[in-house]
Amino acid sequence: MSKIVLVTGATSGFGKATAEIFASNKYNVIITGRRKERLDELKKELEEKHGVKVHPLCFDVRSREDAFSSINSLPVEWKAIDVLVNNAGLAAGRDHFDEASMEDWENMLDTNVKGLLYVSKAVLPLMTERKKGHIINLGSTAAKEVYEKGNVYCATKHAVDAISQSMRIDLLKHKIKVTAIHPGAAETEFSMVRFKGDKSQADKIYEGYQPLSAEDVANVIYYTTTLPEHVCINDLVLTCLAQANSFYTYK
Ligand code: NDP
Ligand code: 8X3
Repeated sequence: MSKIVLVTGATSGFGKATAEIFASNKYNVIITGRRKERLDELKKELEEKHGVKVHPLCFDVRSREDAFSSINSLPVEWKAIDVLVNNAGLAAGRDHFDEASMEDWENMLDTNVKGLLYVSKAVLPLMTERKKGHIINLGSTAAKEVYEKGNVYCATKHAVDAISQSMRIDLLKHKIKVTAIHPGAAETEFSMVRFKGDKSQADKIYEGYQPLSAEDVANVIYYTTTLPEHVCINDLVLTCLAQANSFYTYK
């Protein structure tokens, strides 16, 4: 029987590449995001290319009600989720603390922290009843350091780091693995979202060096699920060769 992975934020970037690599390894894939057309396109593409089954769930992770009703609506054959990749997230704005927008802060807290909690809590009973499962949370190098104008984005990713540590402790009794993956700069739609469609500001982030690609990160995410049953990668930071951490990029 094929294994099942649920990837949040599969309409773009890491999530899309992660759905692809799991599909290419014969997982059936539950893909989520708010952009329905992209979910439908990806379903068609992955099913045709890899001969697996894909189940789209279109919802906003910021809505507790929608997260629970979407996951509870899964047909029974989709409920045996082996791997949950909590990837949906964003940075909104890059401003000094005193100048940043409260709406941006709330959006990041609601998506990156509360959204991750809602999805995890909705999926967990499906794992605890089977006494197995693997939860992979997307943190960031911003979970490890705080940089200028990173304030609340960094805080949300520090929260993901802390939540991952506490999940790991509390879920030991259910034999559920918890892995936190912390990528550095990667070229996806992330900066276009952060800078609200300002392409020149977004492009500047990746100028003069080769950043990670979505596929680089997806390969590492997939790798963490290929280890023997008794082995768990708990916490993993990956950056491109030009970057040491959030502060040091050698161009
Ligand atoms: P993208 O912008 O390319 O993708 C983000 C994904 O998250 C999209 O599929 C989007 O789907 C989904 N998403 C965002 N908000 C919501 C929401 N409210 N409800 C449901 N889905 C949502 O960014 P990345 O792939 O780069 O980012 C993925 C994760 O990795 C994020 O958590 C990000 O913080 C983290 N990260 C990114 C790094 C980078 O440099 N790119 C580095 C380190 C970590 P849709 O819009 O369709 O809802
Ligand atoms: C995304 C990487 O450097 O913008 O988490 O914080 S960074």
